[in-house]
Amino acid sequence: MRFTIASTTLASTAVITTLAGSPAVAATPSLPAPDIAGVLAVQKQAMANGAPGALTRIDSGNTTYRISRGQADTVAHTAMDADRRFRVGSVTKSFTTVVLMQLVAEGRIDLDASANTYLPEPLPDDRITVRHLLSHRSGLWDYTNDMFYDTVPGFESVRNKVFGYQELIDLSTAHEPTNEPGAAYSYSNANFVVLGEMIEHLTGVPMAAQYQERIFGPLGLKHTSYVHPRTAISGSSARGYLRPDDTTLPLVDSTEQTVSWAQSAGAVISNAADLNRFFSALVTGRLVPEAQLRQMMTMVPVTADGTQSYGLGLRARKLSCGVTVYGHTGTVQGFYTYAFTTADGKRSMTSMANTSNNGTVNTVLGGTLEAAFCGTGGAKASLAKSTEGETFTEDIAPQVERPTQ
Ligand code: REX
Repeated sequence: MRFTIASTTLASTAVITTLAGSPAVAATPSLPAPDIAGVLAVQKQAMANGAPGALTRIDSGNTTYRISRGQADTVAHTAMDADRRFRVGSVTKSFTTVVLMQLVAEGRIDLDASANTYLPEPLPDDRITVRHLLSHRSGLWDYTNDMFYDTVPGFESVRNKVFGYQELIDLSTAHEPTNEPGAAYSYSNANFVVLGEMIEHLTGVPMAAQYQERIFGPLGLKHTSYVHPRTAISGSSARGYLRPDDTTLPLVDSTEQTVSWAQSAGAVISNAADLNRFFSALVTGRLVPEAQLRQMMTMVPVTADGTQSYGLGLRARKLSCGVTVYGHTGTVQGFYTYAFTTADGKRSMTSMANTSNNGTVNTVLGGTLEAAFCGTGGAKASLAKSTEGETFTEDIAPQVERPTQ
């Protein structure tokens, strides 16, 4: 039985559900209540900047907030809702890391061994360790920088392609490395493609089965799947709309694609409820043992102000109210995702906007973190910042500025 307060207008929906019989106590007493109006304001701003729609789900103790706005499908004019499935992009990296860390816990992989120990074809530098791959410190060039230099032609050229891991690794190693192994953080999809190859080579079990048996099944993530190289998203889902570099052109429906260019670095499909459950389960030790979790959550700052950091397949963000949240972001053509949880896993939030190649929308959407975890003050501060033109899009293939025609 659920107690539901629903407020729906044509433009937006906010539904708050509390488990009946349980007092609606704040899960993490030190956190302010989520600012639902703030989330709606952020979503509105994302739409004003070009997103067809947006969704946010917050799970806080026994209360669930489902907040959405705009359209899931701009042709059928279907309204967005917070249960829809979408492509999570690099949030996949956290799933891949869980599989890898379970193998570490089983004594089958040593984090500090040369990655070449476990690979069918060696990387050019024996000094690259498994840990370097997981923390984006290998120096392996991110081949998506070339692949998606021209956003729409790049996308169309790979949309139906099926790559082998080695083909993608070869695209990376054709370039000089960005740094000596271990010397610097340099985000690269190549790292997590190598890890996919490593897991499959070592175990003889495909990634789809690894994710299913080690994560989706045990956690009951019924809306999460890895269907690579199939192109369809089944069930209730949002369509994704890619913005061309020439922003005077219409958005391109990019929903169907193999995502083979990313596979173990970015091809998982999920929804907000499942991502919230996944990250909450992860930080509370339900997926990997304590020792491996500690490794994943040992963060090194990746921005000068120290508010953003990377562990092993996991990001952390320090928010304006001092709270640090753990999770990952994702960008795949047509979808921007933020999925984060508190250190105790008691409050989790996932947001998605169904567009991409639009740094402003991505930065604005990040404001839902402030609203969800820092309450009213946070959302206001972040909206003001992101609309002053201060956009920081972490780790994405460069968004090319082109003269408007
Ligand atoms: C590829 C380009 C983006 C997308 C990418 N995605 O590397 C990975 C990911 C899987 O999710 N990374 C993000 C395209 C950064 C993360 O870790 O949060 N951009 C787009 C272009 C630019 O084509 N020319 O915006 O859809």
